[in-house]
Amino acid sequence: MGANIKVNVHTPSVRYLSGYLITLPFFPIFRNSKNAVNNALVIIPTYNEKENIEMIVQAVFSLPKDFDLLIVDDNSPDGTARIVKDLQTKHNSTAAKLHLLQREGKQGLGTAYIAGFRFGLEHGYDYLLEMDADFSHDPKDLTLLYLACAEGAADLSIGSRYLTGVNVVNWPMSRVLLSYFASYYVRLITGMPIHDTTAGFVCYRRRVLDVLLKNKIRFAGYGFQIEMKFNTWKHGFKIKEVPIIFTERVRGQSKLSVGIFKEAFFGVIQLKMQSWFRKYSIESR
Ligand SMILES: Nc1nc2c(ncn2[C@@H]2O[C@H](COP(=O)(O)OP(=O)(O)OP(=O)(O)O)[C@@H](O)[C@H]2O)c(=O)[nH]1
Ligand SMILES: [Mg+2]
Repeated sequence: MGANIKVNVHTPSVRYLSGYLITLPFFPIFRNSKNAVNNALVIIPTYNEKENIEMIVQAVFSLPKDFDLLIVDDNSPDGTARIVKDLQTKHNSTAAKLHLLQREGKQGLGTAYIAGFRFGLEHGYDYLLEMDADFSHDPKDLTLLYLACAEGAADLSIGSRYLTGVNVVNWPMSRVLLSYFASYYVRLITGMPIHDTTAGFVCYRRRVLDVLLKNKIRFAGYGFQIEMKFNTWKHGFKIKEVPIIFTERVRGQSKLSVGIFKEAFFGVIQLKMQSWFRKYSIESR
């Protein structure tokens, strides 16, 4: 996979470097080494999101909390990556905070996130957040997810559609029922005490990913989201769900496929059975 990845990172400006130099003597550890400007990185995987990408980048950078942003693009034919590069060169203020990781072709959401997590760990971020590009997740909720980890005691916070009823806007009833019962099914099979098991709007503390990425993550779509939460829970990390409202995409095309559902349906049974033979130790942290 590594061979397919081209990393396009902007180095911190002199202003940020001088900020570090001034604060350095007062910190016991020089935490955000390499290129991290802020302590939290939002990872957005993209495939053909030209209608959304500029707006979502601006929305994240307009938040009161400063986040760095990594776009993981799978060589979108619609030129999504081109737009990101333009944003990097056009706006000096965003250049150091906006990263782009380009992969050769469509390789799925799971591996896009794993590549993003590896980038985030390598660059010293303490909090790594996942978000879709299509505004289904409200960027304002990033702060809630971040605070649940940074100021609450959570190791993983989850933006949950099903914590307080069903908080989904503009989905047909068939999709609401499918998603709700899929989450219920996963909870039943796995025993995970999580309402929204397939959620893709989450924040991890780096120590969780340090542990989880030591082993192979096998699933790609919804299965990936379930597997990550399952492993986090089995390792004994603290999980907190935060209620969010999920809105159906308005612009661009959905990439959902029947294969993604199938993988998740059979995958949870596999996950549960494999967990009987696997050791999840606190010492591994
Ligand atoms: N890098 C990368 N990104 C992807 C891939 N598939 C989907 N994405 C992105 O992942 C995010 C979620 O994809 P969506 O198509 O919105 O899937 P979804 O949210 O499950 O489906 P909808 O609710 O119908 O929109 C979006 O930002 C997509 O652009 C992929 O193979 N590679
Ligand atoms: Mg979507």
